[in-house]
Amino acid sequence: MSTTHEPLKQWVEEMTQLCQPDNVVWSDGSQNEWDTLTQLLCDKGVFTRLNEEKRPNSFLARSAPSDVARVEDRTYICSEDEADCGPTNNWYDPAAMKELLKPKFKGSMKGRTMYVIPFCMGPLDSPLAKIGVEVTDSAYVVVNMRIMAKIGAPVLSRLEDEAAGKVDFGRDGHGTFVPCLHTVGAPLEPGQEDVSWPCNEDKYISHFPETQEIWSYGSGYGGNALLGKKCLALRIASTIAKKNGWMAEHMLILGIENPEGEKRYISAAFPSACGKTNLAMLVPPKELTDKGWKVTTIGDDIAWLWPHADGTLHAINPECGWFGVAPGTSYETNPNAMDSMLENAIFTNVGLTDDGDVWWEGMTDEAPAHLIDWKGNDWTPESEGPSSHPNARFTAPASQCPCIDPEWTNPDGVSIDAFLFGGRRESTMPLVFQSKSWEHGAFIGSVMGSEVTAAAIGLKPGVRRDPMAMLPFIGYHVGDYLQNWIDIGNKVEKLPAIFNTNWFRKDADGKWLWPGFGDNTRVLEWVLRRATGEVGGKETFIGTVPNWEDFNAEGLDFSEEDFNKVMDLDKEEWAEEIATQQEFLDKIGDKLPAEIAQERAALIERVKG
Ligand code: OXD
Ligand code: MN
Repeated sequence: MSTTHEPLKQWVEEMTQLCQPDNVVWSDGSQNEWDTLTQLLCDKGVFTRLNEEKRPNSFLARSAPSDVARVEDRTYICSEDEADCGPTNNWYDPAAMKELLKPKFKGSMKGRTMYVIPFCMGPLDSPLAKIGVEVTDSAYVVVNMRIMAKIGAPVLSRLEDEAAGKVDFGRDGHGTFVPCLHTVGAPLEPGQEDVSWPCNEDKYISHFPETQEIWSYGSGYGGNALLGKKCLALRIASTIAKKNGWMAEHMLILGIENPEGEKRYISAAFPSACGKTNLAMLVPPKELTDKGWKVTTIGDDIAWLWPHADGTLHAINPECGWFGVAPGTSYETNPNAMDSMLENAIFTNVGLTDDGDVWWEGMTDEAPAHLIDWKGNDWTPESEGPSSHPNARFTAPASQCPCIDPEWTNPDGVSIDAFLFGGRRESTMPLVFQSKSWEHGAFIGSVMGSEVTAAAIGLKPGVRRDPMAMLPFIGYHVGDYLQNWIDIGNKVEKLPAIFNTNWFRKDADGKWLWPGFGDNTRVLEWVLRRATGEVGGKETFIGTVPNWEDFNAEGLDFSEEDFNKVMDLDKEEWAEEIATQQEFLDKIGDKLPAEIAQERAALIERVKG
């Protein structure tokens, strides 16, 4: 297979010459290809086929213990001008980065196959869709990409047709693709035996925003290797979005239908490991389901949003699958995610049960008596350390999610009524409050933070400020990114209302003050009723909070006193919060939008008042 798309053909030839694979295979995305590659991975010992009866067509992989997460300290934004990269990214000169990487890529695929994967982020017919082509020497990447994105023949022919002028979906980037180069960086000498998870200790996840290219070296794991996700759909897309007046955000998208049958959509930004996938697929508690409340899912990680001709912000999910954190996921916490991975799924770094199924911490109350752990060793409940890596993942098709929204592949997206921000905060932050305006909401998002957990390595514990949960994913200067938020506010007639939430507040004894999970629907109910102007609220120095009378606690063991605790505003805590927010805002420097600085000054005045 090859292509009539000349620039693509030429690029693949160049990459072949550079990386010197033994052979080149164009991915067609077919079932046959999946069957062949998953079998190949089984034969090579990379995959273990799970019990066909319990988990049909599903596989377990174990990565190298040194290759288990995104590597933020090895992630680079290579903009021409260092000033465009900003203080929150690692910068490298683009020409110098290519000079540095070329010798590493040279011959990096020797002894391996180079797969060429045309992929499309977003529905193929969406004007916002982005086509990328990943070349990779990892068959694991190909099969994961097949779940996470539309790949192969239909994408290639769309690209060819666009370039030949046969079709035009008004796609920005019409006829072009984002080249994504990936190698695990482990060439094989003739006769050299392969390891089950080849990778390199040296890792570079490099982005070239001006030329819209991605070069990833040395890792085979997750966002480092499945380049459509964080690299393209967030870092590169955010730079395209900024230029063209739209937004690429680290947000889930969910649908919520009230008892009157009115359907609305909410998009929510939470840092990694704050239960975003759980919220995206939440099951309302019985009292609310009985009344007719329903929640559906469009996406669990990324939203692309644009000012639509109808005067609202529309959103699509550019992905086709879930790449979720396994530990903690269970039929209690997220039955829809559990059902999404019943078949045709890939598991990475979880435990293997004696009957050929998977298990991880939190899946059931009681651990199986014996497992093979994520490092391939025997494991019993008495063993030291968990059976699964804390950042172990499941890759599952979104189409298998029981609560998938009927509009999830609508190329025109869905209209968003509310944005939620939130993080994992044990104190200070109440369960929910609404911003006073779009600009105030942008300020709240700019200083949101979360207590650090396992999805990113090499971080100090404490509250990490994470603007709009985009800190590791903004492909350019954070100040310019915040300006894009302000600018969008001036372009959209009917803007989403903005809220901040915190499901994780604790009392002095370390007990959770809010049950979370399905009961978060109660918060969403208030959010929607506020967004549509159905209920009032109480003005406070941080924003508008619910009145107890408007908060639906029906059927929940949750008193007005409990409500007051989880909603408590402590001015001393807030004085401390504001001081630490400032440390982060100071880093942004001159590019901090004036509107954000003004909102901050106004908050300080209100806290004093
Ligand atoms: C993710 C992340 O994997 O945010 O989605 O780290
Ligand atoms: Mn994420």
